[in-house]
Amino acid sequence: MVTNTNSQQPDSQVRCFNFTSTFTRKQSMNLIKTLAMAATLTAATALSSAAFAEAAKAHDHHKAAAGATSATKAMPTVDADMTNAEVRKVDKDAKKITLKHEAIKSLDMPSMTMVFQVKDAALLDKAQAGDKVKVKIIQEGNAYVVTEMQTSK
Ligand SMILES: [Cu+2]
Repeated sequence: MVTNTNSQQPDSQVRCFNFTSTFTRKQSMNLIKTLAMAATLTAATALSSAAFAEAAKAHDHHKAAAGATSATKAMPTVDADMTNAEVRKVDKDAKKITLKHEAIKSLDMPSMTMVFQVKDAALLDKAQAGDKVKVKIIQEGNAYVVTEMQTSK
């Protein structure tokens, strides 16, 4: 009897210890999982805020571009192919015009000042340096050609 009790005592202690140990391990596993999850969330949050910052930047840029477009659209006659430009120099003999133009989406060209050929010298009849114009520009091989020009007021 005594032997039996004695033998049971350590056994239940062991079992109890095992249980505690298992429980503790489970708890620490949960803790690790929680920590890992928190780390993942933090990383995700950091990533998404970085992405958000990028998106915000892109959006700002887009907004600026859209603003320029809507300014164009506020003008009376609107042609999507027309680009706002300012005449810098007219060379009728060479059939060339220097324009400071806004970005030309269809040609994937940013705003700049450059020399264009004109399709017809008559386009230059009314153009003078300093004029604000709307131009239609097409690409012909390596050359950019002004095919239409309107004075914009
Ligand atoms: Cu250009």
